[in-house]
Formats: sequence, C-alpha cells, structure tokens
Amino acid sequence: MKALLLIDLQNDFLEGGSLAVPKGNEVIPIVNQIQSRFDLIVATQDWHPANHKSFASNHKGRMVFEKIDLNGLEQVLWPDHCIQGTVGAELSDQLDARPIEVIFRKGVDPDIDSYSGFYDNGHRRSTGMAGYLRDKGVTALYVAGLAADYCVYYSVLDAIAEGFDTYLIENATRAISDEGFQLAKKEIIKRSGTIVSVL
Ligand code: VGL
Ligand code: ZN
Repeated sequence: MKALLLIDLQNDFLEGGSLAVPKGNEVIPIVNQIQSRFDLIVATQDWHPANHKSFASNHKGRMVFEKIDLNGLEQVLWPDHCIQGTVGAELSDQLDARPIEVIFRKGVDPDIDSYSGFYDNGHRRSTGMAGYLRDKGVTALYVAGLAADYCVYYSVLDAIAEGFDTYLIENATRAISDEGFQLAKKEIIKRSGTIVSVL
C-alpha cells in the first residue's frame, strides 16, 4: 500500500495567509495531479487555539521569528496562524480534497507545538496517524505539502522512525527558509529517507 500524506495545505500557509510560505501555492496543482497514483491519501491540519504558545502574540515583549525556550523545548515564535475555526485554518479551496480519507489535526495543546503530523514536538502525544496508516496496510509513504523545513520535515523524520518507506516529494513542497530545507534534505537522506520528484 502506497499512501500520500499532505501536510498543512491551509490558507494561512498560502499566498495572502498570515504565515505564507514563499511559492507555496505552486504545490497545489502538482498535488491535485498526482493524487490518483496513490492507494490512500491522508492530510494534516495545523489547528491551534488562539492562546497557543507558539504565537509571538502570546508572549509579551517577544517578536515574531524569535526563538524561546518553551517548557524545555526550543520554540520559534510564529505569527498567529491556523486558529481553529478560522478561514486561515481551512484547507485551500484550490486543493482537490475529495480523495482525502482522513485529516489529522495537530497543535491543539496550547503548551506545546506540533510540527510533525505524527507526534507533538516533545514526542509525548501521538495523533494516531501511524497506527491508522499501519492498520490500512501502508508500507510506503510519500510526503508533500508545507512547510518543507518544518512540518513536512518533522513528519518525514517521524515516518522514517515509524518504519515506513518514506519519500519526500521535493517538487510538491516549499520551504520557509531554503538553508533550512537543504539541511533537512541532508538529514532525511542520512536517516534513509528518499527525495523524489514526480511528473
Ligand atoms: C508550520 C510553523 C508553524 C508548518 C506550522 O506547517 O510547517 N510551521 N506551524
Ligand atoms: Zn503552527
């Protein structure tokens, strides 16, 4: 079983969004085009309460993109984004969401961030996605979406650790920082993940 995992294709990460990833919109037509090649498609949705501690706005005197210690973990402070129930948190209406079997929501706990679709950043709580995929008989997992150097990257690392044959679809992802993405790709390869391009 070959599955496609679509990370955070939400309005706030796209053009005009509060945490827009440069050229993020370019991945959507690619994703729409490749979906039919997979046996199963799942997605994640960043889904924060307004008081989430990854938001700079919830730390007096702190600036966006500053790094702080949050309960023992390094945390980048982000602009408010993907607040539960807002338009910014919705999947893009340009995305063909019909083939998506299930959506895993993450980042719900205000005290810890969750980049990966599998676990929070402290690896404390599981979203249940690994078990779901295993129950479906998935062995190969292809990952696409946003952002390449954060949520896609950490999802790929967890997918590898969970034992899936893991592929990052490089032309169906875009990064917040290109240096960050170069380092991410090196680490993925080092951990026996595979970088592919489709079309
Ligand atoms: C993401 C930063 C904060 C992502 C989510 O989807 O990559 N990045 N929350
Ligand atoms: Zn977030």
